[in-house]
Parts: sequence; C-alpha cells; structure tokens
Amino acid sequence: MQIYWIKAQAPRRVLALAKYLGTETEFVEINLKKGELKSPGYAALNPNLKAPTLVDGEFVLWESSAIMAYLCIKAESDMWPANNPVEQVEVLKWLSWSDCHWSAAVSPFYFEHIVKATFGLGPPDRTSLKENVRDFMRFAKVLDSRLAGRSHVACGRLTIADFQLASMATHWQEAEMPMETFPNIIRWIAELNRIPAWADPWPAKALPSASAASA
Ligand SMILES: N[C@@H](CCC(=O)N[C@@H](CS)C(=O)NCC(=O)O)C(=O)O
Repeated sequence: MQIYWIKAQAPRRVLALAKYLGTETEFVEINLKKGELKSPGYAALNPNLKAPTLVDGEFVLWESSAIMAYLCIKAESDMWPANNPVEQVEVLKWLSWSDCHWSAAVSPFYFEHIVKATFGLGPPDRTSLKENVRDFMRFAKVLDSRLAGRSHVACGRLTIADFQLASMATHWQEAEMPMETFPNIIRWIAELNRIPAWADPWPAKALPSASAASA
C-alpha cells in the first residue's frame, strides 16, 4: 500500500492516522517543485491533482476522509465504526460538517499564515482575513458547544472525525484564528497534540520523488 502526500493538512490527517494505527505503508512524497502533482502519472491516480492518494494494489482512493475510513477498516479500528450504523453516521455527520462548514471557516487563516509560509508564497494578508472572522465565530461556536463536557467530537472516543476537524485548527495560534473565546476547542486540540502520531505525523524518511513521477 502506498500513500502519496505533500506537506499539507489533508495528507497530514491521513499520515497521522496511518502512523497511529501502525499501518504498513510506503509513504511517497510528491515533489511539488518538479511538478509531480500535475504529472500525467499522478493525474491517472488522482484527477483532482491533489494529495493525498492511497494505492492498495489495483485499488486507488482519493479524499482524505475516505482514505482514513479505509485505513480503519483494514486495521479493524473503531476510529471508523464500520460495524455500528448509529456511530458511523455520527462520525459521518462531523466529517460532512467539516468539509461543508468548518473547513471553509478555518482555511482562510490557515492559508494566509501556514500555507503561504510553507510554500514561500509571501506574507499573510491580515486585512483580507477580517471578513472571515464572522464565519469563523459562527462555526467555532458550534464545535465548542459540541465539545463542552466531551473529550472527543463523536462516539465518546477518538475517531477520524477528530483528525479531520483538527487538521487546520491545530495551528490556531500560528494561524491567528480568533479562538480565545472557545475554551473547549482549545482543550480538545491540546489533548490531541499529546498523541505522538498527531503531533508529528510526517514520515521519517520520504521515498525518492521519482516514485511519484513514475506513478
Ligand atoms: N478534499 C480533499 C482535499 C485535497 C486537497 O485539497 N489537497 C491539497 C493539500 S491540503 C493539495 O493537494 N493541494 C495542492 C494543489 O492544489 O496544488 C481531501 O480531503 O483529500
């Protein structure tokens, strides 16, 4: 099994999960500078030209939440409750909410402060972020209320919904997200950061980038 990745938030949650579950995987870093993400070989795996992508024999899967569910099913982990329909839809609800609402609320902050710094795209535009504060507050309130008196978002234990929701929010301080009035989110993120695989999800040794180009 291979996971194609770049140093960004969607691959991050998949890599963290693979590490957490101890999944035997080849981690193939896509070389952005060499244009591997846009190469015909990679496009054949993932027509979105995005990362991550999982390849398991003939089976190819993109979308980080689907990949996380697949890794859990293979590992028989209840972080994706494949055998419990009620729990499964509870996790699915938060995955959907993340993709539809939370992600859009946090990503402008993450982009301006983290993505730009990671890929050398210039300084953050703090002025433009002012118009994103309202949406951030709106959806952070929903998540903070959910986490009041709870250790995790769904099922009373760690699930892939936590990794999905936390991948950008984990960087709230560096990304200057206005999180100060959401103590339950801050506590939840601090607890997640105590998980070694979450705190440091990046593969120790990246394979030579030629692997991605020839995919
Ligand atoms: N919904 C997708 C998002 C994939 C995605 O947007 N990946 C970003 C990194 S977080 C990417 O590959 N960006 C590179 C680009 O757009 O050139 C998932 O969860 O896998």
